Amino acid sequence: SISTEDAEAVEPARSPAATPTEAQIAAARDAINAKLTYAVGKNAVTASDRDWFVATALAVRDRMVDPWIASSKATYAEGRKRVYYLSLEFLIGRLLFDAMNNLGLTEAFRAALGDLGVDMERLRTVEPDAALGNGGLGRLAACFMDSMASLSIPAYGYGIRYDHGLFRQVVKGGWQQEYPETWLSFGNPWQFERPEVVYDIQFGGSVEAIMTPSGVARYVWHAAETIEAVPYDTPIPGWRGRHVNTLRLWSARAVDPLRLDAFNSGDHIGALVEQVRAETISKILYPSDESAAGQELRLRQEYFFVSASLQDLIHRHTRTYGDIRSLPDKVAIQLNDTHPAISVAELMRILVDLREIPWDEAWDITVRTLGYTNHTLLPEALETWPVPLLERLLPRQMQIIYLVNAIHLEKAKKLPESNDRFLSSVSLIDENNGRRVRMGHLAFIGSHSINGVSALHSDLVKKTIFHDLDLVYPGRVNNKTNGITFRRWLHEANPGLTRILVDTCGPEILDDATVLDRLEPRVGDTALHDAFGAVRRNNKVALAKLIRDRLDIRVNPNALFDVQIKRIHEYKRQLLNILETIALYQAMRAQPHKEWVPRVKIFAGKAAASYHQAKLIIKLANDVAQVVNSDPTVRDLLKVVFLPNYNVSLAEMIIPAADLSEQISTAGMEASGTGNMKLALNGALTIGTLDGANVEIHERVGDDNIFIFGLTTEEVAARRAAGIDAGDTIAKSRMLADVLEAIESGIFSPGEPGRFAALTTALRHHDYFLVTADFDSYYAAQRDVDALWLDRAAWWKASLLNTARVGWFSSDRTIAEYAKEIWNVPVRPAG
Ligand code: B1H
Repeated sequence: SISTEDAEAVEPARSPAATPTEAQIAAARDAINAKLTYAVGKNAVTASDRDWFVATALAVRDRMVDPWIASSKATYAEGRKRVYYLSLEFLIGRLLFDAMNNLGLTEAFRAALGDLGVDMERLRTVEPDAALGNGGLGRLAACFMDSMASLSIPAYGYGIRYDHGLFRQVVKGGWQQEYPETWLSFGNPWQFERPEVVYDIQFGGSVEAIMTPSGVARYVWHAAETIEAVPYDTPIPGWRGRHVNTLRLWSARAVDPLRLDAFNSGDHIGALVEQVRAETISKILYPSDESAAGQELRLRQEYFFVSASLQDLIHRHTRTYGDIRSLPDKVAIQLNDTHPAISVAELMRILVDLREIPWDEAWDITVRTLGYTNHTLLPEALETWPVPLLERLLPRQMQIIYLVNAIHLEKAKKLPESNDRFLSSVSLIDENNGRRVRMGHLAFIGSHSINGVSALHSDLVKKTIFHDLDLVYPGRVNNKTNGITFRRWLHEANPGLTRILVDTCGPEILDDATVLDRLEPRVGDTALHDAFGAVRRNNKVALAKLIRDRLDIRVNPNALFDVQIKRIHEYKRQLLNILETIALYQAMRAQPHKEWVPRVKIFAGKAAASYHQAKLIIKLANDVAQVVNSDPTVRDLLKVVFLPNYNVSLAEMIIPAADLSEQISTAGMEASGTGNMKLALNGALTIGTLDGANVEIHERVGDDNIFIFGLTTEEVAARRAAGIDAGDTIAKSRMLADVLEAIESGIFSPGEPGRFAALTTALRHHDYFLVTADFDSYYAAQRDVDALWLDRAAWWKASLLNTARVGWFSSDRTIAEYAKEIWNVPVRPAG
């Protein structure tokens, strides 16, 4: 029964690292004190939690600087190849505990702060959550930064230092509202501004062709506009702190902050216009997950960070090696989706126009240096830019794209498959929608490696969007299944579980995720079940407290915590989960005295501001919550919770407390998913479709330890081909029909039965995401979940086996594969 009262009683678990010595604690204390006094300018009496946080962060940062400089020196001295990860998103979240854990400082600093009368856990929540990304793609980049440093790969992450990251979500009356996120408003103790490193970034203007005596034309770009890119560096320490890399984020700045002529003539606002125009570029992250933004500002952002990054890395390369021709031997550039795809044209421009390298040689250098990762097949996410826009903003790059295309089409014409359809499909220019440049095609043609992010996805990449290009350039498409950093998603987020794993598998577990399989022989051990259960319960109590504090909803920590946490998208099918929730609610009301498994349905996620269906799904989840949570018939049996403002820190609270992980996208649509890995690692059982990396999780955890349901990718295609009107499907399922009628009757929207018509009409008549087709099989799988839950020993065995068998999903494994098969760089594991 309910016992939320012990919610207060939970102690945060200690980090599993070794106990610090008195000398280490004293050194930490002195360092924090010195920072508080001389960097923050406060004393212990007047210091706020934020002041203590800044002092602590600066003291931790100091510990990274020597190994950071040493890493860079060693890379130079040994002439090692560098990796550059170009990404418009780095969803890094909070860094304090990440840094302390990797440097082995957590317990020394906890004790030092304790001596100073400060609870370190309180400082955790003071740090802003750096949300410089939308979702999985941005978080993957952050996990990769951690793994590259941990494997001692000399690497830079390049991106944009947005003043405002992803919007803050507020739910009011059940509707999502967006507010600006201001992560920098109290400063950022992690960054080093590098005002001495500045690059000019140019836009617009015209191109002049100059005939040289040798008869080869040279092209000179006379740009109309120049802005400056200034870098801010964040050191990224790897596990055990031996290697430290750099995340270099660019900020845009006007060349002349003020137009003095305008100012002097009295136009004080007009004098600032150029500054505003320039600085707009790094003002805000586009919040359009999985759909191309399509605006000019977005293209300016893309070119801005590509141009700055290429100038910077070529400068570093030529300063070290002199000759630009050795670039592919010393540099690997990975393009995180098509967002930096203009790199292909820009690198060619630098090589051909500025370095005067012959075209064919320049092309060889470009292709050998670049690699491209595709993250989605969704048509709305595949970037294309109108030719006239590119001609206006980047005229020389557009010329280069035309030339690349001409040579490429000549090659394509020689293939036996070649015909008009084939050529128009492989062309860089899409002629069917008013002449647009296909950025995925550009990235493909300009890279030696094109990878998808799960086995299924990479297979579909080859069979669908890049089928024809793969025929022209065979052997380039490969798979690199995503991974997650266990440092953040296990060791930091779930110290209690980590402690158990250290005790059962040995301390090597902290260095080598594959050692998790040592749990395997112990899966029947009931003492271990109890230990697992106790940790999970503590985590659930902590989450229950958070839910009570934020939403004033009381949930039972003994209930099954069923979580779906991710961006809100029709293809991710939060709607399917809500429909099942309603069906379960109706069944419970019909038979309140049956032996039901108590459940808490937990949802969290943001919708793009202009994505109306997604926002309506959030409203429905909240309206269903309202009705269910206030119905005394199902009290103790069912609660529905929508936690606002999902971000990295909230994920760190929810994931260790989850019993069931919802991974229920329409098969063929989720490229990989990475939340699925985080939840399984923490012992949640997955209910999911055969989509993305679920397929590989299924293969590893085994049939008995996962709940697979629904249509397969092939069946989805067949179903859609047969038509997506759901009339017949609904007619065959009494339960589904009842659920839809309940929504349409206004039970969840009293006085406004039509509120969800846009959702129910789509379900009935054009159910592209096949929610209705998968409903019955999903409902049945959920009842299998209930049955297993009632057999406690069987449940904990399955839970343990999930943790034991997902070591392969460590991003260390993923990065080791990129290193060997794409970048050709050696790795050195941290342990
Ligand atoms: C993923 C995106 C994405 N795929 C466009 N594509 C964006 C596309 O702002 N935009 O324009 C932003 C993001 N994000 C995700 O990548 C996939 O959906 C996940 O399945 C995958 O796990 C993740 C990392 O590979």
